[in-house]
Amino acid sequence: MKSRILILGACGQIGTELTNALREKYGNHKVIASDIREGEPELMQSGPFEIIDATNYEAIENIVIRYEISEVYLMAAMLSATAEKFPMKGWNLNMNSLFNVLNLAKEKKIEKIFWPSSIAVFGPTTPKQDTPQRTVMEPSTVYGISKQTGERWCEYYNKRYGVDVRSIRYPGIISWQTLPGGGTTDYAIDIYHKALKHKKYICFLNGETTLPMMYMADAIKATIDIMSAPAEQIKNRSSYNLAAISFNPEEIAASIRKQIPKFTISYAPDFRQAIADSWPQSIDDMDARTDWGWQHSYDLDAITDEMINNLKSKYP
Ligand code: AKB
Repeated sequence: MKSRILILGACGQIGTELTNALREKYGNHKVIASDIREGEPELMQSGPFEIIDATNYEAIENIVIRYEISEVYLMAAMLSATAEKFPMKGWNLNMNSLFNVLNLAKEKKIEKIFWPSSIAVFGPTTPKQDTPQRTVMEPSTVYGISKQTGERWCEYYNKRYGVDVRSIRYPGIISWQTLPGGGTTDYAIDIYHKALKHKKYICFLNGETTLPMMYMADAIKATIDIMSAPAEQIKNRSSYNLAAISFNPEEIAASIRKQIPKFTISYAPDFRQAIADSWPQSIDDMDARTDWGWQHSYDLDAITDEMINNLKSKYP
């Protein structure tokens, strides 16, 4: 690759691992990591790092010009649970950052954009099982409304201005390297930390709350695959459904008990229960599989193996 990549929100849960994967693929100096605050020293030292507020157009434009950026991955966002507490902040961050990169592409200052959408674009009136690519979408959260609106704008900028923007609807992403912040699916990470540390977990969702989930390695692969695919294969310019597995808290607890037999789970659902109840339980991602060859690798027990093996040294 001749020119360089900019990652906005590089210090977050997905941004951190995406930065590492892209640096491994293209070379450290080709990938400029940025965030509104400093992150892990390793990420800041393994290649160029800049402090950027993704809502500041001029700040992004300066870096784009200075480093000759051609691709931007916009990973900065306020997730579902936090955005319910700070609706206007969530809306402003999620929308203004997207317009900034879409407008940079419209003005031909960058060539390609990755922007993550989410299963949160769906709402209580959406079919819950095997949710189709195109279906009823009446999101009931600030985050979901911002992602659905963002999808419409991505398609509009592609059709109207020829902007090469690519997007996937992430399910809950499970990882051990960087903690998530402010999501409804975060329990599926916290549970592993608490299982290793205390052998018990109090879950903020009830035991039967089934949600679509995915291991980080699969999510990173999907992100890099969709960005590497020839433009004509990306037939959907709003956002692709993307699926791996679905499980509920009882099932993840049972998977953990195969390795930590004494582990117990109890339930104290809070405001996040209503958010989870408004989302699909499983996703039909046939379009992503057909158009650009998406395939996942990790099932629930494989994720549990990875999580426990990588986290156990933290909790001796
Ligand atoms: C959240 O829980 O808000 C996110 C998501 C599903 O987009 N992980």
